[in-house]
Amino acid sequence: MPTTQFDKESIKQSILGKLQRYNGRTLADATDQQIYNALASTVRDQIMQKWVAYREKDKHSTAKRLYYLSVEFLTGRALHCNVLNLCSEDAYRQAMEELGIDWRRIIQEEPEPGLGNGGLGRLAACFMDSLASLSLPAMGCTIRYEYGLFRQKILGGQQVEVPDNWLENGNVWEVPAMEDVCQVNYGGRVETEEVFGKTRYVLRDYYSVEAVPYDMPVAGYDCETVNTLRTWRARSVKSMDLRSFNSGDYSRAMHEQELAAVISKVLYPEDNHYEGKELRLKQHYFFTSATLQYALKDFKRRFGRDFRKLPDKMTIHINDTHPGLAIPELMRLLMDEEGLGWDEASWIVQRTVAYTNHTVMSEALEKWPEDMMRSLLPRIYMILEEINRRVCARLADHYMNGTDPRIAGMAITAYGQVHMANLCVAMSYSVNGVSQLHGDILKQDTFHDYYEFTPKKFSAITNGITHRRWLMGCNEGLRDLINNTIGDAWVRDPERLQDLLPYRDDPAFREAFAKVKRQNKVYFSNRLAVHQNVRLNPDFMMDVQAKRLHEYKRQLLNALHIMVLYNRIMDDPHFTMTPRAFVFGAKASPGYYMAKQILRMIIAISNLIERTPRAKEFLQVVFLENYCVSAAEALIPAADLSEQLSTAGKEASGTGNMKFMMNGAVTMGTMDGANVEIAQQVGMDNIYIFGMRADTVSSMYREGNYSPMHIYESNSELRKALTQIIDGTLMPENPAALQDIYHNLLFSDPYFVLKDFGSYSMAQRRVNNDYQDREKWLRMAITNTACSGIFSSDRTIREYNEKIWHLG
Ligand code: 26Q
Repeated sequence: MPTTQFDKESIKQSILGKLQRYNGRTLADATDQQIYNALASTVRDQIMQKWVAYREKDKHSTAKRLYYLSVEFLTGRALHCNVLNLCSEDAYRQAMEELGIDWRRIIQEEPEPGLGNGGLGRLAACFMDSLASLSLPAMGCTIRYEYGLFRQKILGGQQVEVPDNWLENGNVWEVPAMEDVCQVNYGGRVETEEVFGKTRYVLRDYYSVEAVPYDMPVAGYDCETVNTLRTWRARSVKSMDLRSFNSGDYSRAMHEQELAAVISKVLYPEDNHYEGKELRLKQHYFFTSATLQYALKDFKRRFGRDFRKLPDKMTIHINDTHPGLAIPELMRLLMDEEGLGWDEASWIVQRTVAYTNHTVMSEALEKWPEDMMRSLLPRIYMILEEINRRVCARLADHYMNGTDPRIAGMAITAYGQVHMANLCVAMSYSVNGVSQLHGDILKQDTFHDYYEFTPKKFSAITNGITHRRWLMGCNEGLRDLINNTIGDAWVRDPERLQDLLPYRDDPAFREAFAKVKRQNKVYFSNRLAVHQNVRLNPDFMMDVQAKRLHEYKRQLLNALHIMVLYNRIMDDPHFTMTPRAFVFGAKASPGYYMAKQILRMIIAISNLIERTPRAKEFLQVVFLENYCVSAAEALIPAADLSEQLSTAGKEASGTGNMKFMMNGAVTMGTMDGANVEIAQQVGMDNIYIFGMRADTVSSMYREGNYSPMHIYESNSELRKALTQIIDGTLMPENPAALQDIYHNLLFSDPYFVLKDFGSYSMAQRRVNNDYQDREKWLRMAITNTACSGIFSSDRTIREYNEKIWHLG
């Protein structure tokens, strides 16, 4: 096997050589994109060398493997993190420097794969990085969307969605694995056949789609492991129906091609919201079936046909219910393709599949119409019905009553719908929540009856983020400062960040920390100037809320508070406050009307302040266009305050909260999701907690007598801010444009924005004062970084492995 060196000189030669061979250019004539390609494919060569060696070893391994199935992997750009994980950053940087090229600029040429909406997809990407870095054998599996999440433009004060054609210029990181192409079948009808006295089920008159895998290497940090992220692309089985093509029926042949390819065409842009679209169901089955066919093929290659061994040799982890069809599909493959009986197949499945839940919002729970399931996947539907029959029989037995009302709530098919979460809970060996609070809510509420039935299945493992991307990669200044202060042991063992704690008493360290924050603000504000032609004042405190736009995340609470500040400034000529820049980053689902209204309101507030000289002295509101992984990497290191405002009980965990904390921002948050654990880590003196607790919220829902109007009447500041939504202050050219927000808050307010406003506003007063006390604030910021190590996804993955997977 040829081995190549990747020292500085070889890297330079490789880049120049590639430019010559592939582009016929010298460095001086090459475009940034060509230089990016030459650089990235040099890094790829280095990874490939490791990948080959790792795969050779892996081929003969009998270790247990993880298949992590997720409909989203929000990986972000790969180049920088790959170089980091190869421990080659210095070599590449110096090589680029000696070639006279700005490394930071070239890195930004890489198109970002936007193969996810938000938290769930980004978590899957952090997990892949940690799995490889801990040398655990795992394959991530998903769909190779031709179009990822839309790019967001702001035009006329509103969101406009632009298609994200991320593959336009090719993707250097992927390689097709044609040997694993397989077929996925839809439609048709099931026939039974008697073979040697056994009943066999055969699908007839179905149509097939071909699944083509593309593999991306995931290199672990400073180790031999290179795992795989496999993305499946759909194409027509007949790569082009030659007969109809030759007979002149060109358009029919093309049509077939398009029909199949549409399955992997585009990522659905809904986050935490379910819509029963048939194409979406097709997508879910497509990558789940393809993945399981491959997993079984690999199992047989390694262990033959002793399928009882399967639970010891692989775990199928399903990231929320979206890949839940793995359950009936594995049953189908084991019974119809491998000839096992129901009991054996179901014994295996119930020991192989593990499930993580990511939301308790009822509108996000996945349910499919039975009719749709029956006609699209008739054999899968049959299996679901049989699973349901057996589950209900067992429950009736347990409750000693076949009509116990709990059974309908726990059934897999009921009231004409297939209830995916019930399927996953009933048939997985593990059900876990993503923070301690979320785990409790699953047990006490969402899956209460299942919890009583099988309590041992349930666990809670708090989410994490990879500190390699979210500190070492995105915040060079802080990384170097930490290394120079406590050494670099925290890189392998992030909880060693605790060693920073004593330095919060060291004035020199505090000043160095402040200097890094200031540089990050300047860097971010330069980026804004280039991308959006907006001037952000780096002397202002940076107050950031960046996450998907959702009513439950309560961007409205933040917006109303800014209006209140605006009024204090305008109504009192002597008023003064700590100058603050409020930065929002948020995409709204294209069909989510309320979210789009809220986005308009934020931009309207920004414009109002821009045209009011006195307000501008203290306030700035910036809407950061197209919030995505790369934007987050520039934004988060610059933040002073992190806004985590969800109605308690609604945000399963949150992971942005962890990224801000790690980069030295202080949290303003409710006792929700992982905020609770952040508070535990830093202590109440180093976080701003406000608002109702989850138990109060749920009793308010139960009692159903909440009256936002009462709060409106009793709080004059709030009343004025609300009135300004519709009186032409915000929208002079169209005062009625935002009236639905006004009405919703006043007459319904399902997420208790008005209820929590007073408490929020008080907490913000404390922030305003504390920020003035530079020493106090810096101590808080440092404490946050120092206590963030536990939120590394390395810790999360170790816990998954100890409690659920038992890999290796
Ligand atoms: C399901 C079926 C049909 C259509 C859409 C969906 C769907 C798609 C995406 C349902 C949910 C999602 C995304 C959920 C999500 O991102 N949840 C977040 O997961 C994070 C990681 O665990 C948590 O930190 C967040 O609290 C949670 O909101």
